[in-house]
Amino acid sequence: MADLRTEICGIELAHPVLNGSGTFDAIAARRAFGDELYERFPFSAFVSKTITPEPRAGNPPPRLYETPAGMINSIGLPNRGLRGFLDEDLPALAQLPVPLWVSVMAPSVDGFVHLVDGVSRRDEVAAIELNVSCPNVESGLIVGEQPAETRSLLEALRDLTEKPLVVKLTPNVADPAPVALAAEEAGADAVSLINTVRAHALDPPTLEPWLGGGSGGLSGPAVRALALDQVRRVAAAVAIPVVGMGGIESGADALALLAAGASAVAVGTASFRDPMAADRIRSELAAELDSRGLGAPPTRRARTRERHRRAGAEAASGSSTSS
Ligand code: RRO
Repeated sequence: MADLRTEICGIELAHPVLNGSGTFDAIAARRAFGDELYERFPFSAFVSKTITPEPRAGNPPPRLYETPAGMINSIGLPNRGLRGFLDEDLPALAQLPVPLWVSVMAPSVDGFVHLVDGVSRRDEVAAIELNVSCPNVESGLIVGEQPAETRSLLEALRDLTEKPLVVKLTPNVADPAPVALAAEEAGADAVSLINTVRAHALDPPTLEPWLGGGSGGLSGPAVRALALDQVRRVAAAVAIPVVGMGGIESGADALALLAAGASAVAVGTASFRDPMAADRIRSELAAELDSRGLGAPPTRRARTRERHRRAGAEAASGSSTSS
């Protein structure tokens, strides 16, 4: 059987399948499934729902809209705020049998500083994911759409913590690679992508916006090919690990993102239909690797070595097409 163990930012993982932030409520799932959930926890690390400095109620309903091969959400970041998270959610999440990543988002650099400072003091937290898809009210820009904004944010946060900082990239740009590169140069330990793709839905009878929050973000199989392209571009541009996600529904989908350069993958929308989808996807991934005679998921370093070996062999035999 293929060995799925891996490591990302120094965090050992039993396998490379995580959850996408905000797509699995581990506290509610524990209430529903009891200890059985811990015995067969579907993810190798758990990424929390994004928290903000202050509590938020989230957007008015409806918050979800089903599309062909996808889903639009406009949840609007309901959360207890930093204080409520640390006092009420963190003790429960710390009992999970896997490392905990906490996702944070703020409308200003100062807000991010407050969050990273508060979260990084807690030993229960293995890594911090910076959700940079939010409007920056200071400059009027979306932080993660601008390499310079992303760089400034990382520069302000880097020295606050020794915990790994993972930057969650937005797909709503022509090319996410320059943003990923800016994050890497300013000290990010990893990047994760894609967040949801900006989308809209109308209520057919009235032609008014369906979602209570106005517009939303598209996820699911509808975005899989877009995610594959963006993960490939980012993995080619940076040396830090990439966590790839976007419409994964099977082991073959996970393998495709790993082959495109991701070091780990995350399951999101598929967990809405089946909370144990990631467990199935992990075992299908192992079977995919076995059927290809691969003992472990392809790694970027191994692929680069293989490319160099082939280029060397071609050059030696005079068969290189570039000569
Ligand atoms: O809460 C949300 O509406 C939300 C967030 Br924070 C996010 O990062 N991505 C998304 O699709 N929805």
